[in-house]
Formats: sequence, structure tokens, C-alpha cells
Amino acid sequence: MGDEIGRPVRYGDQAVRQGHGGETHQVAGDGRPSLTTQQGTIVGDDQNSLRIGERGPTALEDFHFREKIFHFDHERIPERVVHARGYGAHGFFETYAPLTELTKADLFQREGERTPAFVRFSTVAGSKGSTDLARDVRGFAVKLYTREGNWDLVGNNIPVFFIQDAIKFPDVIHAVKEEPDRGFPQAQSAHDNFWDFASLMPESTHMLMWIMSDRAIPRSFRFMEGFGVHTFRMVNAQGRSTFVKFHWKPKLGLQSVVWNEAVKISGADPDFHRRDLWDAIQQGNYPEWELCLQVFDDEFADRFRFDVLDPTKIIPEEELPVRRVGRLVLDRMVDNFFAETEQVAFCTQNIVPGIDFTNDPLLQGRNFSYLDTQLKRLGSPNFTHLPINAPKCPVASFQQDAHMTTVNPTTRANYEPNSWEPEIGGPREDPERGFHSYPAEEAGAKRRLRPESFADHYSQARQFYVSQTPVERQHIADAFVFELSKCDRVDIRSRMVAGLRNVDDELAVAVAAGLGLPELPDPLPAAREPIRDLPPSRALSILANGPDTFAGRKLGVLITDGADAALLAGLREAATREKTNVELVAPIVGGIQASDGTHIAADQKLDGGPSVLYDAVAILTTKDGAAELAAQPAARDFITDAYAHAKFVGYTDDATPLFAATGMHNMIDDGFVRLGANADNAGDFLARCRQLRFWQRQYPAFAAR
Ligand code: HDE
Repeated sequence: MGDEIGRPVRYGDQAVRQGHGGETHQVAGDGRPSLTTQQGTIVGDDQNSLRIGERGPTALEDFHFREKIFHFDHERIPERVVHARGYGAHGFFETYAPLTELTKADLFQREGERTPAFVRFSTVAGSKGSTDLARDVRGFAVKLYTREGNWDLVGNNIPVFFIQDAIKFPDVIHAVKEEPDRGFPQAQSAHDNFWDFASLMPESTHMLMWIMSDRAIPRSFRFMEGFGVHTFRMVNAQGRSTFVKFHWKPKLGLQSVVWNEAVKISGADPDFHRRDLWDAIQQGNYPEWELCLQVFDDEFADRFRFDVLDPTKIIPEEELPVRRVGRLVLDRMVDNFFAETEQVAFCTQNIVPGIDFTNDPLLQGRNFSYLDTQLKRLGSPNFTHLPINAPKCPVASFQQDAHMTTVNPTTRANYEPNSWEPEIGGPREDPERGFHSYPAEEAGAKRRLRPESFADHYSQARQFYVSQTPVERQHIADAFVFELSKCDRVDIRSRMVAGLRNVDDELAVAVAAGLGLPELPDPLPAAREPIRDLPPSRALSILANGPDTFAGRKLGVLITDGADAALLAGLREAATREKTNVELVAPIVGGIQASDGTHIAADQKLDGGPSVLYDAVAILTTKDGAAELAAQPAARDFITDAYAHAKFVGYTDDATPLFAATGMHNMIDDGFVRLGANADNAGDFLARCRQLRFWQRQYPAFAAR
């Protein structure tokens, strides 16, 4: 225990540090540790500051009070300038098979190799306390603690970006964040400044299609993809380089909410996404993603219609299929949010031998920004010493000192070359195993320019749009109308519609009509004439790739006194078979008395558990119960929202008074499943829920596939 001196250890729920002999101060008889100052002095009274006289002034001499307040005053660190709101978890990456022919990266050399990982998901625009359901890009940042150093794959849930050159990043971020004079709106792109900028930057059009699509309102982090965005390189042991694009694909499939639902979830549970990840991991339902690669050579890059260095472009999967190379599993929450999720420092320049950059100008700019921002945020170049950031492989360097160092050279030599014997002389470079940049040939005049090969801003935006199902297209149009309606300036609305005319006229017309523009503006002049006939890519649609499973989703069951106990048990069993969670919502959280006389506790009080928190709902009540529910606005909202959001609804005939009170008794459609008709009925209901939404309710002709 002696070598543990000063190291933090867990003691019950408290983090305490051990003393010289590994001991903690004990409170006599109780067994719990004594409270101490940061200097280790046992605190005798933590309730009262030191006073002169019973009603007199506080003494400056009170070192415990001053240390406590001083530390508290400094608890906050600057929030991230972007991606401030995030949520992280630990896990591992497992390699399916060696990728020796592609890369010498150590983590890809052995089948079944498990590499520890930490992932932080985030929104971009809002501050730390903003709502999870903002319409926004989601960050998908992965730190892989490989045996040959940390590799940070700092991606998003959207495979393209707003801008082509990092020098425009401060502009796009200033434009989307709160307007500087008034300090709002928070976590929203729906305001003049964003759309002013976006409509003046045609290169953002492809990204706009993605953020106006359902991709920007994911159901949870567990149901979204991740993308490295840029083209990277993989380099093998022979020095051969292959281009690569990285994708993370969720095992549970993709799922999003609808906008009206997002707005309501933001009020009902602003932590909806972090609670979802927390619950899933605590329950042992570990979310999983597969790492997929699109690999290609120079010849493909030359032949591809667009520049592979342009981060506003994708390579459609139909043109270059993905190869599944491993899986990422998140199986452990952090012990402390601040120490890990807040202090984790992702840097795009953290790569390992076998991985390398390309000249994507966004990536090149990011490689400066991330290191720089960590110094600002964490206050010292020694942020690499923090446990969440420290590599799990050996580290040996001559870097020393600075604020808050915990690791310094311990021998006499702190420079290199030196002529001291190895124990004193310290580490040396290793030309054999060390990192060498891929020796790409570079030449050309030094100029500020945008390459001609980046000039097509609309073709892939159109391709994305035409690849969507009709429901998804409608959502995109609705999102544009919503967002642009929040712009005060009509010329900004109109300029954006002019840009959309280069994407698709059906969309431009729908948005113009939704905004009530007096006339359809002429298309914006395009730097290059858009290609109108790029083939649709089915992989770009969420609904065309429905997961056909209800696993990992949540059923909300509204219950009242007298609810059919056997039916509830049947629903629970069916849900367990389907790997679905059930949450019970009742008029009071204390619960109800079921039909068999048993008492059943609820998880949520009715107005704390609106149906927007669930993927499907069921109503188990009696005629009297339904009449009581019908009198409560929260119960009426529960069912009308479920209906409006195209959810499947399980019900018994006794629920009719509630339906009647909402005017819905004539609207019962195939998305409503009558429960209790036979023994397997609950199973049938859950099986229907695998479609996730009954879109035919809103779009009678809907067919996903
Ligand atoms: Fe970032 N970005 N970014 N970004 N980014 C940051 O670094 C930046 C970009 C992404 O969970 C910052 O540590 C520039 C693309 C994620 O901690 C900062 C440019 C993609 C996260 C920064 C981009 C991302 C960040 C702020 C344009 C997807 C959160 C705090 C050249 C591939 C990481 C921080 C976490 C965070 C700069 C564009 C993803 C300021 C200059 C493209 C997931 O350094």
C-alpha cells in the first residue's frame, strides 16, 4: 500500500486520497473517512464559518472556509467553443480481421484485438446546458487508446460539412450561435444570422440538406451513424498508401424523432439523449457500432466526379461499398462527468503509425485548432497527463514542467542527443517503429485559392434530396419552412429559396409556398452547372433502411386503477422478448391497483411522462379510468401526440372515452392495435412496432422500400 501514497482511491462513494501508510483518517466508530482540507488537515466543523462573537464578523483566518470557497469559485472551466454539450462513455473497439495489407496501425493487426475506447457525443451550437434535441449536427468523437499511441477519430453524425476551408469556421460558428447583440437564440440555427451566412455560402448547400433532414434530430446517440468526414490515408508496412473514409454504423439501426416531438422532448426531458445512453449502459444493453471503411486508390480518386479532398462531398456507398472491419462497444459510464467527459481532449492530429492525413483543407486547419483549444480549455499543456487523455501505452519524452505537471523526467538528462548511459540518458527516437509522414509529393505556387475541383455545390445536395423517401422529403421541406420562418428578413428567406432552386424545384416551390413568398425567386448563379442525374443512393435514406426491430426502444404504457393485470404482464413479457423497455405512466407516481388487486408502482406521473418520451404507447385502463383520463389535458396530449407523431398505439376498448374526448374515436387506423383479443396479441403489437412509425397515417401512399 506504501506506493499508493497520495493516489486517489475509491472509498464507498467518495473519492479520497490515501496517506503515507495507505490509510485514510477514520471517524471513530463509524468507518467512513474524516473530511479534510486539501492539505489533509481534518476538519472539525463544516457547518459554520469562524466568527468573532456569536453575531460578529467572519475571521479571515478561517483557512477551511477560504479554501472551500476558493475552490468552488474556480470550478468552471471554459466550455468548448463548439460541441459544448456532450456525453461520453467508455468501451472498446474489436478488430474483426487483420488489415495488414491496408495499414500497419497496430490496432488492426490482430483478429479479436480489443482496444480501449472513449466516445463523446455532442451537439454543436448550444452551450453546455442546452437541450439534447436541438436541430443540429451531432459530434461523434472517438478516442482509441492503442498500443502505439492514442488515435482520435473526431467525427460527426453527418458525412459532410458546411465549409470547404477551415478559415471559414469562425464565420459559420459565429453565424449559427446566439446573435451577439441579444445573446439568443440558444442552440438553434433558426435565425437570420445563420441563414444569411448559409444563403451566401453555396458550398454549405449539401450540408444544409442533411441538417434539415431527420439526421439532425436523432432519437438517441445509439441510433445514429458516425463519419470521419475527411478522406484519410492508411499506410501499410511497405509504405503503400490507400485513401480511406471512416463510417460508424449503429447495430440497432438509424432512427430519428419528428420535429414537433423534438420541440416537446426539449421541455419534457432536455437530457433525453444522455439519459438514454446512461440507462442503456446501466441496464447492460451496450450500444454497438461497426467501423466501416470505404477504401480507394489514386485511380478511383481521379475517376470520381468530385474531389475526394472536398469535405462537402461524399462517396456514395453504391459507388464504393463499405467494408466492415470491427465493432465499437460502449459498456461503461464514466465515474465522474467532469473528470472524464468534460476534460477529455480530442485532437484530430492524434494519429498513429499506419494512419495519415490528406490535404483536405478542413482537416489541415483542424489539426491546428484542436491542440490550441485544449490549452485554452484545460489551462496547461499537461492536459495529456489527465487519466482520460493519457495514452495507455508507455510514454517517454523530454517534455517537462508547465502548469500542473504530474510526470517529469526523473533522471539528470532532459535533452537529446546526450552521452549519458541509457538509464540516465533517457529515450531515443525509433526510425523503425516510429511515425513517419507519408511522403506525398507536393508542389505549386503559394496562393490563397479555392480549387476549381471544389466548385460544384449543388449536385450532391440534389442527390441527397432525391434519395429520400417522400416522408423524408416532406420533413426536409418542413424544416426549411420552419427555420426560414424564424428569419425576420424576407430577402434572406428568398435568397435561400433561390439557392434551393439549384437543388430541386419541387423542394424550392414547397418552401416558397410554405413561406408565402410572393414569387419564386430566380435560381442563384451557380459556380458550376449542377448535374441533375446523379443516381439516387438508397444508403442516404433513414426510412428506406429501417431496422425492422424494436430492440433498444421504449414502450410507454398509460395505466389507471383497474388496468388488466394479465394484459400488462403479457405486454411486459412480449417487450422482454423484443428487448424493449417498458415504462409505466400513471395519474400518480405512487401507482395503481390493477384488476387482480395487486399494487403496481408507476415510473412516471402522467404529466412527467408525455408520449413524446416513448417510441410507441399502450393504454390499459377501465371505462371509469378512461373517463377520468379524458378530463386531464396531459392524458389527452398523451394520446393526440402519439397519434400526430405517427406512433403505434396499443389499446383496449375501455379506452374509448379518452379517444372520444380527443375526437379520435373516428380516426382509429391500422397503427392502432387492439390488445387482449387473444393471448399472443401483445406479441403482435410489439411486432408491429418494429416498423417504428405508422407513416401511412400522414402519408397514405407511404412505402419505405
Ligand atoms: Fe471540430 N472543433 N472543428 N469539427 N469538432 C472542436 O475542439 C474545428 C469539424 C468535432 O467531444 C473544438 O475540443 C475547426 C468537422 C467534434 O470534445 C475545436 C473546424 C468535424 C468536436 C474545433 C472543425 C468536427 C469538435 C472545440 C473546421 C467532423 C467535439 C472543442 C476546420 C469531422 C469533440 C474542442 C469533443 C470540437 C475546431 C470542423 C467534429 C474548436 C477549426 C468537419 C466531434 O477545436
